[in-house]
Amino acid sequence: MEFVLIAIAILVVALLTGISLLVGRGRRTTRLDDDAAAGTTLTRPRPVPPADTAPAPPTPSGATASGLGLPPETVEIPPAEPEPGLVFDTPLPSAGRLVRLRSRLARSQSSLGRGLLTVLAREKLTEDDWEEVEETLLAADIGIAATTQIVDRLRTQSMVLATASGTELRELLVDQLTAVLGPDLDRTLGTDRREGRPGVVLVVGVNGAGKTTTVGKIARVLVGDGKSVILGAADTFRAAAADQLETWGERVGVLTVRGREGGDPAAVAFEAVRTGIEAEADTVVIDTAGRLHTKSGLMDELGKVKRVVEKQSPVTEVLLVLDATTGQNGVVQARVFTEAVDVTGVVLTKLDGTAKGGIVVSVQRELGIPVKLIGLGEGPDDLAPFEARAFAEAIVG
Ligand SMILES: Nc1nc2c(ncn2[C@@H]2O[C@H](COP(=O)(O)OP(=O)(O)OP(=O)(O)O)[C@@H](O)[C@H]2O)c(=O)[nH]1
Ligand SMILES: [Mg+2]
Repeated sequence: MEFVLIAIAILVVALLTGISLLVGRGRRTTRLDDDAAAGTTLTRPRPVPPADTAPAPPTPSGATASGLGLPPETVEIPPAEPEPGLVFDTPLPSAGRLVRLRSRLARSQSSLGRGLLTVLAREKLTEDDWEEVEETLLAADIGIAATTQIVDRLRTQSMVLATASGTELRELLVDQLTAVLGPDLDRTLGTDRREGRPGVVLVVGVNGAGKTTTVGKIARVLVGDGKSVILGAADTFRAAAADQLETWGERVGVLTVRGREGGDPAAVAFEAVRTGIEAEADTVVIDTAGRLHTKSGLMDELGKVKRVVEKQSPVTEVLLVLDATTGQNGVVQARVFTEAVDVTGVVLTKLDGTAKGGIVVSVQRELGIPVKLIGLGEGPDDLAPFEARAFAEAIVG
């Protein structure tokens, strides 16, 4: 009997020990999972250790990458702190830039403004004169619909025009141009934090349109306006592209998240946004590789970049960068890019190098997407928010 009691006691003790061991292991596993999900040890920007002791660059956590069906990618996060002694640029504020840069539209001025004013100033306007007005507007790439609207309205005002002084004539013309430039369109850039997450700006376009330059200039505008910014170099096509972006960022003390050459651009974009969320940045701006709108594989890749970013944070602005010197082809490009990533705003670059400032009108009219920014030179602060009236004033001269 005693033997049976001892055996039962041993059995009970063994059972209790087994249960406590199982419960303990369960708890540890949960904690580890929690840490992994938070990703606290992997993504925080930190200074790079000396080269001989440098560990492998951090990669997105396994849970995150596999959850998205992404291949494991190498994403480099450079030091959070600037090198000692480095002095950052102080970018010019964005307000009033278009007025400051208006002389850059000189080529547009000479063909459009002066041409039109010379004709309109004639004493009695003949059919030939009106045709000349029409041709001048079309030559500036304003497009047929807007040209017709301007000419029709000016013709109904021709009695007024006949008696108008040079200044009044100029005002009438500025009014008509402003009207076709969509003065009421919402051109606010979606760069602000939303629902506790950074604003995410995705920048897309064909090769050489000016994307990287524009991302750099936007970073400067945001820094100038007191915002904290993270850049994502999702152009992994060439290492030089990430270097180019990093140089822009370094000048204003902005961190650039980059991947290895040939890596998955979506993984870099994802990591940039994750870094932005952790750093509680105001805005993450993502540069992408130039791609021909006719290559469907590359357009699909762009769609994937956007979708992957949206797994963790909404994309608040998709900017299509168009080179103003490419003329009407820009409208075709815009249509295809919009189908892939739902473009919310256009940046028209190189307006300093073309007489075809009227492309602003065609792009907006034919696509219903507002031009939000214009590039007026290669200088770091040669980017201006688009304002219809100031632009009309500038191109009339
Ligand atoms: N004049 C002028 N040049 C500009 C403007 N914007 C960009 N550029 C120039 O256009 C060239 C191409 O600019 P990038 O920013 O490298 O163009 P990208 O679209 O990033 O090119 P890829 O990455 O190769 O597709 C550079 O020489 C820029 O300096 C502008 O508004 N005016
Ligand atoms: Mg580029």
